[in-house]
Amino acid sequence: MAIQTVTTHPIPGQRPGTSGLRKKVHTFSQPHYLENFIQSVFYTLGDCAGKTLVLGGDGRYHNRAAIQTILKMAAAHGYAQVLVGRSGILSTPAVSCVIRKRQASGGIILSASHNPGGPDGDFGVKYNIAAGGPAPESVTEAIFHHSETITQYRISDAADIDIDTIGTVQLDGMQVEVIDPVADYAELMARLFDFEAIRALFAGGFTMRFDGMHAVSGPYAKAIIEGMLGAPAGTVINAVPLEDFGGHHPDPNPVNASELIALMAAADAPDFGAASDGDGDRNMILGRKFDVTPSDSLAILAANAAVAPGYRGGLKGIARSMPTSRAADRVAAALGIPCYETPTGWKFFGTLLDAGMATLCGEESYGTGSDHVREKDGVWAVLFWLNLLAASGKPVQQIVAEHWARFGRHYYSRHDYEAIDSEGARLLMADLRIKLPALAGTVLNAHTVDFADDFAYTDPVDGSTVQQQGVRIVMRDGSRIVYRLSGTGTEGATLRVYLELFEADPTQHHRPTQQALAGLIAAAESVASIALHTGRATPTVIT
Ligand code: G16
Repeated sequence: MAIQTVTTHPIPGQRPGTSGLRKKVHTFSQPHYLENFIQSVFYTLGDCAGKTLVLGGDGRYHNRAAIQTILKMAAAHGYAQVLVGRSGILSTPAVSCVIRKRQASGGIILSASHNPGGPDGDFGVKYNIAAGGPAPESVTEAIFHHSETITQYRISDAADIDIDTIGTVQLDGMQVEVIDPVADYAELMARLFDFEAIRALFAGGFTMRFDGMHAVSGPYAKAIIEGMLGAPAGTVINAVPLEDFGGHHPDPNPVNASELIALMAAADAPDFGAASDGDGDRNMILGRKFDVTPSDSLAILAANAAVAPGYRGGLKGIARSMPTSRAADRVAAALGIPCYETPTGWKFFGTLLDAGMATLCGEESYGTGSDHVREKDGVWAVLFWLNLLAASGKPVQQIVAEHWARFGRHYYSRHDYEAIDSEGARLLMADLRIKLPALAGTVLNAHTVDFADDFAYTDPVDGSTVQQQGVRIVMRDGSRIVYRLSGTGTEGATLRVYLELFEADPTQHHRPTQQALAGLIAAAESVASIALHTGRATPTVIT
């Protein structure tokens, strides 16, 4: 066995997006592509000698091959130890958990999250830092810059190793420990939530379906919900991770999780429904014939955090991404704690969590989490809801209705225009930015504009700044329209239009969402000429 130095050349386009580098499998599997990126990561990290790395992914196509390559490159860079999830499986929150618990220097997550998998699907690589969270932009930019000038990479020529058996093996002087992907994570969950109350809930006949969507959260949900909490076998469906997610789109929203939505609408629907995404960091919460918006879910968990033993000490603050509805702001105000507004991307919560300024975080894109790890966490959110359902004895819909009655309702929807022409998308945003200064004071479909800007953010902890994080039009009545281009797509561009309307009057809390938002939807089109720029008369996905 020997360390090889391989000559390579820069491959354009290795700039990480909202959450790591995501590309088609075809792109990732071309010669040197993965190696160049991983070499750029290790080069940016500097001296790796003697350190521990955590490695795992969501089990999608190319996961196993990529793990073997990364192990050999880690050995060539002097890592003392790599902790690998058995069969290459580790959910994104589990990687964060293991990095923190085992005091590793960082971790590599192989996932393209909710993007489809398989040979024609997507693949992705993300580096997480020692605190457990995604690398900040200063690190991802440095990785990208190295990838633009790379001339060689280092890799061991050792044979592939067995990653399917728990235990320790040596790879060119480096120790590889294959770990149970669930154990450390499950132990953390048992400390945060009232497992006894949830066990009693299931023992009393409470019914649930958790849709693993043939992605990574299945094994976690099976072990915890069916195993530790005693839910009947069959509670977790689509529980086995498949390389192509069974041909489905592992995106837990009412459009892509249609099987679960249908189950929850049936006459014999279970009491509670939930789903997670490809890499296990997103969550969707459902009652009978009822879905909870992620923004409402964050607000409701914050308002009821004291039900969970891990949060009985109170919340230090709440953080939400800018496009996420302002429902959580009202809860923070009632609790007398700060609410931070960050750009889209979980990485922006890291400094607030590390500094002890925020306890709960959430995003409209079906992400919720807390300071227990540094990633959003799908199974965690579901267990939090189970804890709340057990403590309150009320159905999901009643909990939500009572929350709205107390705080008011933020009607909320996101309209996505996927795989549109990149130039059209760029022009739409550029035209919008030109219009911003003249919008204040104008009336858009009975909503008077308070201000309109392009969201810029200064991190209150480290002072770092980012610009152009989404155009927002904020009305005097509290309504908002936000436009952003996605940073996670792999085909053309995706325009996201976020719509929010605040309704204080409880007699108006039960209207169909799209109907309640119709005025804002029309205003969003009239300001941005979406149809003209995208060539699309309607969104691809409405959530
Ligand atoms: C990632 C990020 C999230 C972000 C989401 C959507 O989630 O971690 O913070 O909200 O992408 O980003 P965009 O609107 O740019 O597509 P995930 O679950 O894909 O890792």
